[in-house]
Parts: sequence; C-alpha cells; structure tokens
Amino acid sequence: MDNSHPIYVASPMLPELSDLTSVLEGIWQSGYVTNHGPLHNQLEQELSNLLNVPTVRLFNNGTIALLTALKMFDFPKGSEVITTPFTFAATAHAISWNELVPVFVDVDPVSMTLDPKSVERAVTDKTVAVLPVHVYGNVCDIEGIDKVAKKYGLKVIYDAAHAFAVEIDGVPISKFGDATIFSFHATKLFTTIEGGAIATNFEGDAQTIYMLRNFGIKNENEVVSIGINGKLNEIQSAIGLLNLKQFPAEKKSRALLRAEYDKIFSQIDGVTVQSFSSNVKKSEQYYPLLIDETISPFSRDDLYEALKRKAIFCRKYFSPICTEFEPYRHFPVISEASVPTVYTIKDQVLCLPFHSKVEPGHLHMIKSVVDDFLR
Ligand code: T4K
Repeated sequence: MDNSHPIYVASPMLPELSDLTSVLEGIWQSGYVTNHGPLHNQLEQELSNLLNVPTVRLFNNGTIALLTALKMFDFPKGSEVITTPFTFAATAHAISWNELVPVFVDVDPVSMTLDPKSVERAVTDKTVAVLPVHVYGNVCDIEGIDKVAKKYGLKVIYDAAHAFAVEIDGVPISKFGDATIFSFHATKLFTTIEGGAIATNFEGDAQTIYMLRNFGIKNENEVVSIGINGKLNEIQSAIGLLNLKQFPAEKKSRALLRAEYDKIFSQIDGVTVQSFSSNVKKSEQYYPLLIDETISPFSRDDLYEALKRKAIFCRKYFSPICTEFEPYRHFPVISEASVPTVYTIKDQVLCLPFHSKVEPGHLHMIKSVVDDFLR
C-alpha cells in the first residue's frame, strides 16, 4: 500500500455495473424515466418496509427533503427553529431557505446531539420547532426533546441524514417526532448517488409531502401549494433498489472495520471512540474520534496531517461549525460561552475513512502512524 492508493473518508457503494445495465435496458424500453415511475414507487415501498414506517417519500437529495419537511408545517415567516451548530450546513440552510430563523444551542458532550436543557432555555414566543440531528448516527435524547416540545407546543423534525435504519429498543428512529429526513448522498451508507427521503407516520402529512415534492400539483387542473421539484428519477431509484440488496454486506464490513479501529484507538489516553448503548441498532455511517490534545500523545490536527501524508484523507466533520460560516456569523446567541460543548468538540473531532474499501494495508498504515506518535 502506498500513496498511489489514496483512501477517503467516504466511498460510494455502487451496484455491479452489469446489474445496473440490465435494469437500465428496462427503463429505456419503457421510456418512463421520472415523475413517480415504477422503480421509484417500488423503492419507496421497500424503504418503508425496511425502515418500518408507514410512508417514505423519496427526494432528489436530503437538503430538499429537509426544506420540504419544514415547508409542510407552513410556519409564519421569521419564526424560530432551535437546532445544533454541530452539523452540516444543509441543516441550517433548510431553516433559512424557509425564511425561518435558526437558533443554535449547545449539545451533549457524549452524544454530540442537541441538549434538551439548552433547547428549553432557548424557547421564546417565536419558537415553532426543534430540528435535532442524529449526528454520526448517535441517537438524540428523544425523550428529553419530546418533553420540551410537548411543553411548548413545538414540532420536531429530525435530521437523520447519518442514521439510516437506526433503531432504539427495536423501534425505528423515524417513529419519533413529526417527521424524519434521510440523505442518500454518495457518501452515505445507503445511497442513490444523490437522494433523500422524508419518513412520516401521519397519513395527512404523507399527502402534503407528495404534493409539495411535485410543484404542489393535486391533479391536472389544480396546484394547491407552493411546491418544489424534489422528485427522484428512475435511474437513481434503480441504483437504490440494487443498493438495498448490498447494503447489509456494506454495513457488516463497516462493523468489522469499527472493531479494528477500536483496537487501535480505544486504549489511548485522551482519545474517545464512538460508543453506543446496547439498546441501539447502529447505522455504521461514520467513525468519529474525539482527541483531547491536553491528554493524548497527539493532537487531532497532528493525526490528520500525518495520515494525509500517507494519502489517508480524514475529515474534521463538523469543524468549522455552522455558525463560523459567513451566513450565520452574525447570529446573536452564538459564542463560545453560549455553546461551550460544541466549541470543545469541534477542535477534537476527526472522522476516519469508514467504508468497505478500507483494506488491511490502510489499517496497517494507520496503526504505524499512531505507533510513531506513541513512541
Ligand atoms: N444533514 C446532515 C446532517 C448532513 O450531513 C447532510 C449531508 C445533509 C443534511 C444534506 O444531505 P444531502 O443534501 O447531501 O443529501 C458531504 C456530502 O455531500 C453531504 O451529503 C454530507 N451531509 C456531508 C457530511 O458530506 P462534503 O462536501 O464533505 O463531500 P466531499 O465531496 O468532500 O466528499 C467527501 C469524500 O468522499 C471525498 O473526499 C471523496 C469521497 N467521495 C465523494 C464523492 C462525492 C467519493 O469517493 N465519491 C464521490 O462521488 O459533503
């Protein structure tokens, strides 16, 4: 293994080209390529079975799914939505594109997900919703968030972009809150290359989402809402159907990789590996380390650079945090003092390459880089 074989934080799970080609032949023959085609509808049904939720509505990406989930509730312009700054920019952008105001609050130091107490402190008479993120597949404090939401009459929209098929005590993650969104981007465990979904337990919302996704069209003569074009096409749906067959193998291979990474990192002072309680069925989406450089033999940035020199490309998801980006810098409540845990975590986190293309040679190289630091 040498630098001519770089390895990245993510790598798309693609179907066998020959399998895809034969499905493509069928699509070409039918001439039906988008707008709720048969493969699209089949994928929605298969995902709804797998995720054990009454309705899954596919989207052309996770961001449009998130935009639509917020749009569905028709919140008054300028209403506040409480969320985490420790997420991909899409979470905050979806709030802003709906002309709502993101209010960023702190996270729990272990799960790195929204802290319900911080959420409650941020509630004002303008607050309409909470948008928690199951970051890295870590499950949010669902009970705590639900309690705050009920107390103040808030909607809860979960961003489960990292939490595909996660379950808690056998209950699918999409059973909680008012809606759950997923991302099926190429970097995700289950992918349609670009894609996403809203999962909902409510029949009325399923209808609303269906129309919002397709320009608000109710029938040939009626447009009943200000919809968007969020449809997933037949080619991507075909990729999704083929990928559903191979996703269990990909997940298994990541679970084995997790065990190997844990062997390398879990005994090092100041390094924390991701942990899950026994009642959680994991997603295997990311492998984040937290490196406290005041204790550990190396800093996060030292490890990042040393691995990069070996063409092992990690990512510091999510540093910078959302509120350090230009569009959100001016937000009044954001400072190190208001979200201290986020500021601690953002300087410690490193996501290692986490997919089935990480080979024993890469692992060996990572181990030798770590051993060099330990010497
Ligand atoms: N909510 C959360 C919490 C999210 O994390 C995301 C997306 C969303 C919402 C929105 O969902 P989508 O609208 O994206 O469906 C990537 C992904 O593009 C993004 O989907 C993801 N989160 C985010 C965490 O990561 P980048 O800009 O870091 O990706 P990029 O292009 O640097 O790719 C990372 C590595 O993956 C590359 O170094 C190489 C490898 N790669 C990437 C692509 C695109 C490949 O090997 N092949 C590829 O085709 O955002």
